[in-house]
Amino acid sequence: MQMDVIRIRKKLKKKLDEQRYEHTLGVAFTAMSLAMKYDVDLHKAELAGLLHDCAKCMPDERKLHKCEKYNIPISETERKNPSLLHSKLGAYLAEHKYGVKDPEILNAILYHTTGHADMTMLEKIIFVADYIEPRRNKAPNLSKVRKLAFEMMDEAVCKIMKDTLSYLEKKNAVIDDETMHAYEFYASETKKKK
Ligand code: DGI
Ligand code: FE
Ligand code: FE
Repeated sequence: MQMDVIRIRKKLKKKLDEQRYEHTLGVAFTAMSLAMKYDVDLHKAELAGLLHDCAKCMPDERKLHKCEKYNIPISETERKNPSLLHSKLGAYLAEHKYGVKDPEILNAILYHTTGHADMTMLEKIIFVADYIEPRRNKAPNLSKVRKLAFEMMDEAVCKIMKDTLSYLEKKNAVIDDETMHAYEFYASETKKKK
């Protein structure tokens, strides 16, 4: 059975470090605000926001080990960068350890790091809330992106993907195919609208 929000928070407080827990609450509240604006179920936004990083605070070795244990396929990119696995593993734990059965919520967790082409509104909300929540302060253009998120969702998604890709390219990081496809999709989608 699905755990209620209070129990989920209690469990997350144990599983996450203090900063990550605060970030998680920020994402849940930001996701609910965006859900009000875009007519999405508030409860789904809250659950997806709370659980999106539930697998984040463990060493990479443990992420790999758990994925193997639960038969979660690991791509070549994920093997090189196991931190990416926290979204896949997070979706699995949300289902099997927190009792969330709703596939819309599970997909929002699954795609929160890379995004993907043609996302549902709930998926976009979690992807964006993760980046703009009040405790985040590292990304460039944050005040602009925060406003944009409440005005033009696809433009905000595209801007976040673009800035993330340039940050990753600067770092010479391995880029997941899903990240690249998602950006190409939203770049052409937002161009069409202009
Ligand atoms: O878990 P959070 O820190 O809250 O946020 P997140 O799940 O979006 O992960 C953020 C990091 O993931 C950020 O530094 C960008 C990185 N990322 C996103 N797509 C890719 C990626 N890293 C690599 N190496 N490759 C990707 O395709
Ligand atoms: Fe994350
Ligand atoms: Fe996050």
